[in-house]
Amino acid sequence: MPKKQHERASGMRTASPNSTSQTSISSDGDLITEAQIPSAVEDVLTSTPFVDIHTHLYSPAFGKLGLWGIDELLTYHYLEAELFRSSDIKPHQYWALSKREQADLIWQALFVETTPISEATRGVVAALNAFHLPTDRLDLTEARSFFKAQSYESHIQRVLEMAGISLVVMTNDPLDPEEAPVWLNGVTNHRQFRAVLRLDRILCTWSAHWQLLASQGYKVDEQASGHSAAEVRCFLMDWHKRMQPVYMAVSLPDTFGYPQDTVGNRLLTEAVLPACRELNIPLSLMMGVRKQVNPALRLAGDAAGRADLRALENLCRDFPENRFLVSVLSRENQHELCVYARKFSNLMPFGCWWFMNNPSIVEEITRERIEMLGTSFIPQHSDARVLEQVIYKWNNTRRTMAGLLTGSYRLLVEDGRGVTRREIQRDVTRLFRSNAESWTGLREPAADPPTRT
Ligand code: RAT
Ligand code: ZN
Repeated sequence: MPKKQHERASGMRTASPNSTSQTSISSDGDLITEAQIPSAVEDVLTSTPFVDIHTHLYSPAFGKLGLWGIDELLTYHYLEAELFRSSDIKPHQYWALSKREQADLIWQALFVETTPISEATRGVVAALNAFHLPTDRLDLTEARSFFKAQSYESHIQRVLEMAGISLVVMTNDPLDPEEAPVWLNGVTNHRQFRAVLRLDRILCTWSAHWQLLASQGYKVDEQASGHSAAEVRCFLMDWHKRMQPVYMAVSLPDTFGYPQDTVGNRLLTEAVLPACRELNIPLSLMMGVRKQVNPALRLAGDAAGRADLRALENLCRDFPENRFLVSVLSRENQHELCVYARKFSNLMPFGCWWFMNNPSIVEEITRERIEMLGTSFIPQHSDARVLEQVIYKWNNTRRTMAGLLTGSYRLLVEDGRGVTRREIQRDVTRLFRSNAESWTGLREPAADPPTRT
């Protein structure tokens, strides 16, 4: 920092009646200069292992459900949506191809014939580059042979290390026909993966799924009448025993309303929220999805809509004993979410979800959150579906965060208070680890945060 400003910051401390070295928050000797702020922030961001609070990754115990490698990276649904804008292929023709053919097609259309400057395409480039693989080849031969040579378990360790994350939170649906049998056979715990009990099939499409519960012996009916809610609660408790989830989660349409007399709301208030209270875990609400506006695109066919956050206001107020982890899909909802977080301490905003996860929007949302909430929010999750995506997604987060935090500390210094490296470490740890740990079933915040070597 210009010397004058540093002196001004220190000078203001000296002028304050409480600012002797015994009573200051930090001794002046620990203060870093304004010029040192960017590198201190960058060092702390690099050396702090983050918790990835929402992904679609799986631990090795789930076998083929865990996606990784170049063909999966290229057939990510974010890229499939882009393919149909840059190629004449029709969705039904694309779905008829093998995974390898689909990946070749996407590589050709989005990386060879087009410069990969979109966020999702640049991500693939960054992932290849992280493994020192060529990023400008006409075909995928080298990339394919590299991934083929990896053993999955050691590859996971390496990738998580490269991404700077120590813990991955999965998304686990007990009614998913592929996933449920794995749980029922017993899943070996993995040190770096935790489960989340996902409720979309129960809360959003009950009429298509209630029979699955009935077939497992739970006394439920299509209208969720009588003892149905109590039975769903038993179902959740049984699955909690099996999965040990760190929270429960649902993605809600932009039309979600509460209070409203719907089957979903009855199950939410009479089964899910009581179970979360009893288990002392939060419920994650991901609000604003518009499912299947173009079904021909399958997973890539969902869109975003502005949600009515009064529903969230009502839930936070009516259920003060529940904790809500919330992400919203529309840019227009982001400011309201911050305002509600200031009103309700049982609300934790998290992540820049899906269509929000682009540097320009991440920067805007995160700056707004820092300005309105300080460090009392969880800035990001990766939402990774393919293992190696965590490398570029977390790299992007660190890059954007470095500028934002540097800017915040500079303003603080200009306004008259110096900052120490220890404080920067405390803030980064809170944002990217301990808010998640203390809010979910992960664990109590650690006194001394671990560091990356
Ligand atoms: O970002 C995504 O991959 C979406 O398809 C969704 O999975 C979303 O993140 C969700 O969890 O519903
Ligand atoms: Zn997701």
